[in-house]
Amino acid sequence: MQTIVPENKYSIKYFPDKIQKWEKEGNFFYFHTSETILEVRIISDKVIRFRYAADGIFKRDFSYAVSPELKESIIAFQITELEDVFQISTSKINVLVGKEDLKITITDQSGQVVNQDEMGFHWQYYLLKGGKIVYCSKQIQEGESFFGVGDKPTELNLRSKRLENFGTDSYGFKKDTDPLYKNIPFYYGLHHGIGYGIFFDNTFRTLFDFGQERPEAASYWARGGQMNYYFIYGPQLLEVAEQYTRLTGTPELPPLWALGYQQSRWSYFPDTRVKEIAQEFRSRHLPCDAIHLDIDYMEGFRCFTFSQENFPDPAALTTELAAMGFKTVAIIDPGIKVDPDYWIYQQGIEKGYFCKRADGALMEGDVWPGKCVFPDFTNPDVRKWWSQLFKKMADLGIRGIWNDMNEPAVFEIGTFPEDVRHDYDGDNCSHRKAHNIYGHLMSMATAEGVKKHLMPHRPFVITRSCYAGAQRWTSVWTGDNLATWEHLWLASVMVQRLSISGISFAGSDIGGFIGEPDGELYIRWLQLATFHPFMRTHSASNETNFDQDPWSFGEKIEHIARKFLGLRYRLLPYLYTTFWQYAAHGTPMLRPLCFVAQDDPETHYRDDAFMLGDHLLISPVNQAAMKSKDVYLPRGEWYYYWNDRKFEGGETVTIPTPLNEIPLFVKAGAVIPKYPHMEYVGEKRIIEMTLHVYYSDQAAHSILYEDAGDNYGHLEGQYNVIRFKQISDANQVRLKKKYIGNFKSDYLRYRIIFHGVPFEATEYVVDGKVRRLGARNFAVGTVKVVVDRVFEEIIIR
Ligand code: MIG
Repeated sequence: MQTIVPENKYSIKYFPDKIQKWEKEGNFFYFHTSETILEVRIISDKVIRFRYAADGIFKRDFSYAVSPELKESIIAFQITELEDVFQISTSKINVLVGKEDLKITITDQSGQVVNQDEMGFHWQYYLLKGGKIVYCSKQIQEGESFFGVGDKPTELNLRSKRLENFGTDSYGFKKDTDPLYKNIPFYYGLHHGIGYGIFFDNTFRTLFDFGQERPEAASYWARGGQMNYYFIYGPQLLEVAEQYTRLTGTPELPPLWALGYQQSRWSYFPDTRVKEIAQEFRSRHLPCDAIHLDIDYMEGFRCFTFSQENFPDPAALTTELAAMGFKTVAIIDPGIKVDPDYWIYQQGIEKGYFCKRADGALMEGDVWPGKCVFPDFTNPDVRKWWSQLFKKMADLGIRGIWNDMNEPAVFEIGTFPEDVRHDYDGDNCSHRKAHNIYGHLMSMATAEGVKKHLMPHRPFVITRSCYAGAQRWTSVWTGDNLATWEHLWLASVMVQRLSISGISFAGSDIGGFIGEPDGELYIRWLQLATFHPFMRTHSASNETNFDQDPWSFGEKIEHIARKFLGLRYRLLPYLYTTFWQYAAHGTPMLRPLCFVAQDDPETHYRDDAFMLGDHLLISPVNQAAMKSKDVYLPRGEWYYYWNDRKFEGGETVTIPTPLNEIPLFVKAGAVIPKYPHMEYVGEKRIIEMTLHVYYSDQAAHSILYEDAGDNYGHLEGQYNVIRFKQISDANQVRLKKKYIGNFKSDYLRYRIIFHGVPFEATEYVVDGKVRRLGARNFAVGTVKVVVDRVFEEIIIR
């Protein structure tokens, strides 16, 4: 073992020495040095795992992140011994393992370096804590950009930054506050047009440095555990995102209502106030699907109870809300009040389900209820117990659960002390190892219970803290932000970043949680959030009496809010289709520009615009009194949503930004499906679906996914995947439609609106039958027709 000269006794770094032998077992290769073993696992021709046993003993191979469904695909690979390296090749990449130093180089088929160890794997003994600090460092390639790592409130491109994962209750966080709530140890690199990802699956406190410490090195390390990382080759970043999401698990489709608008406040109470809010939405015709109950619904903040005084009859409340088309979502925190008369406390004590300190005392700490104890969600029995508690909530008509404070947060001391013990699914450990998966497993247990007890309805769960892979069961929000313009920009970047970090079902507190937005800030934020998968207004306006409802800022703002909430609901088929792409293939719903145009270096440092799904590009207004905004459009043709003006991409365009518009572009060739106006999901039977077809002379594909929007019929074939293809030229627009699936949708016909038609159309042909167009369609521009839903081809000419 080679030793670097120590600076002090804690900083001795150890490196593997030369390879003495190697062996292969199925998809696994083992390279032995005098003490260290490297395990290389070939998962697919693009995904390889590297795991190191520093002193020759592998720890349990276990992960709370990796999808239980992960399987090696059967692939061809081979190993060749070269002069200095062993080379393992798949059909897409080569992994070179250095004979002298165990360093890894990954090249693509053309021999171009994709990723290369700098110092590679090395470690340090953690004398004060036990175990090792495990490191890996990679060479930064020329012009390399970095992305990912979850919810960090900083620029999208992470080059020159250092970031840390240690879930923290970050009330009023600022730009560059780190760490925040979520722990997603996954990043992307992009250089020479090649994208790849590295997922460091380690639940201890992890750090990532993208050239801040040493400009030439991108490194990551953990204060314990093992060096265990997955390398994912693209070369497209979007493909890396898809593979990462499949590796850590794709989500199930949410109930459609959860993609509607949701309203919250800390807190609406008593129950009469909740009903008033609901009525207010309906009487003002502001679309909304859900109301959230924050902590004040409980009896003394005891989880799974309802305040006798303020919420005497929760079942009646949820029933009344349901009659108005509202779903009720309730918050549940991990802190269980120490109260010998409280059944949850009693059960947990009796069964030994609460976390204990190293010396055997219960882990006690203050949160909202006063002195609390905390379930050990890393124990599978505790998760089972916890999940069945949601039967009561489901029986009371609660349709979604909101998990908060699960970093875990403890007043005065921040979080649990390090000595707290955890089960970790049968491999006991201290809080150092379990901290970053505490909220993750709480939300997992919650989701299991909500799903089971809401059957046949689909569950909705949202959490503040989690680890990689939580997208399998939960949505997230970005936590306690501020009512400032900078935070509007942060919300936009953070939701993009979460989306490329596997968690697309994300949103921010619209208008800001802390502080009082003015109407302008509020409406700009609502406009942005119209294009975020999770859309909820929430604010901490308990003490100030400051209302943050869409009508709280006067008529003008309310009017614009109505327009955008309406747009949100009309776009639901598009959003739901985008969610389906995410669920089926792992494709992020929000895509930063460089994830759709990585060959264009102009996009690498831009984070003020993003795409939602395949065809919409949004650039939020993030300053007060902004009269116009410069928007960089990736190459290709774009339509301005509000007036159909056409733009050529590959350059910056200047867009006027009146208060009632957000810069929104549609990719030429797109078919955007829309519902008719509605105030909540299920309000009325939809008998007509509108398709907006944006002319392009380049062939273009679009998808529409549909199912019942709830329940599980879609798993038995009750869904449709409808594929549209537009093939048009200067004289005609041709739209073809094909579908698979067995869902009988309600609507009978399509209203098809063709935008940007470059000729004077006089007739249309539906499946071979020629018809005259109405005279009002004869102008260049927009053509509208109504056709039966079974059409296969329509031509406008
Ligand atoms: O210490 O439940 O982020 O959304 O309203 C504050 C009260 C606790 C923090 C959450 C916020 C929620 C608030 N919670």
